[in-house]
Amino acid sequence: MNFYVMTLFPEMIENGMNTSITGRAIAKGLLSLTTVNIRDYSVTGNGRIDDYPYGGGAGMVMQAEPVYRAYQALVENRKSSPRLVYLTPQGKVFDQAMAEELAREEDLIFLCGHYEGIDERVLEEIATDFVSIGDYVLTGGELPAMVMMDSIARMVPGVLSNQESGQFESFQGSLLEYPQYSRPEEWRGKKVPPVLLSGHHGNVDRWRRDQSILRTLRNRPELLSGAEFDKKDRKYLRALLQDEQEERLTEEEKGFLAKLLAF
Ligand code: 6GU
Repeated sequence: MNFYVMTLFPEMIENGMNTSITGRAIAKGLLSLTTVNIRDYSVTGNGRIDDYPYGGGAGMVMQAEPVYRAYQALVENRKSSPRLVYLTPQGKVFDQAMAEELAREEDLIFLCGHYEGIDERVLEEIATDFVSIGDYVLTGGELPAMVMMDSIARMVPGVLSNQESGQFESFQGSLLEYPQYSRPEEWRGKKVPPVLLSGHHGNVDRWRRDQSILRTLRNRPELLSGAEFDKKDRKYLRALLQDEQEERLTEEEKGFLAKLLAF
């Protein structure tokens, strides 16, 4: 997988991506990272790449031409143009399905904006995808680009070790992960749930499944409507609803459960 990033802050991207698991993957040659500093393609001679917005209003707009020239420098001498993702809060919201789809590409270009955005005309020319990472505002597209690259990179074969392998993580099967514990058995008076020390794999699996369901109900109830429940799951859901689990559910959580069990 080859990542290309067009940005005003290439060192931010390089420092982030050359760290930890993505850094190891780059060193191994499983990933490559090329950054292009849009400022190097300023057309005014003084390194400026922004100007006032037509129509007035606050802030500055990144000009079309420096962005276009940076893009041309990236794609010249190539047979086909890779997909180009423009990071913008106005984009489609990134999720695991989009990460999986993008991970099938050989090359991806990310375009990071700043200020009030980029002149629309160059976006019409070069962007194939408009992506946001969620409903909050950031100062630029660099962190979103790194979020996307991190989640895409971990699906590239060889990037994760067997230990780190992501086969059984959150969003597989649309339930959240169960809680994890390690040594010591008791930490500041808090004990590890006894079932995990029992050595009974069936009971451990059941407990973990129940905890996944409970967590999803508490933190992301809307995900439950996309989950599939078998007989034993439904038994746990009923026990929760009838307060047999001492989990003290809110009325709202119980309402969600009642609707789930009605199906
Ligand atoms: Cl992609 N960019 C910016 N500036 N803010 C964001 C975002 C992107 N996604 C969420 N907030």
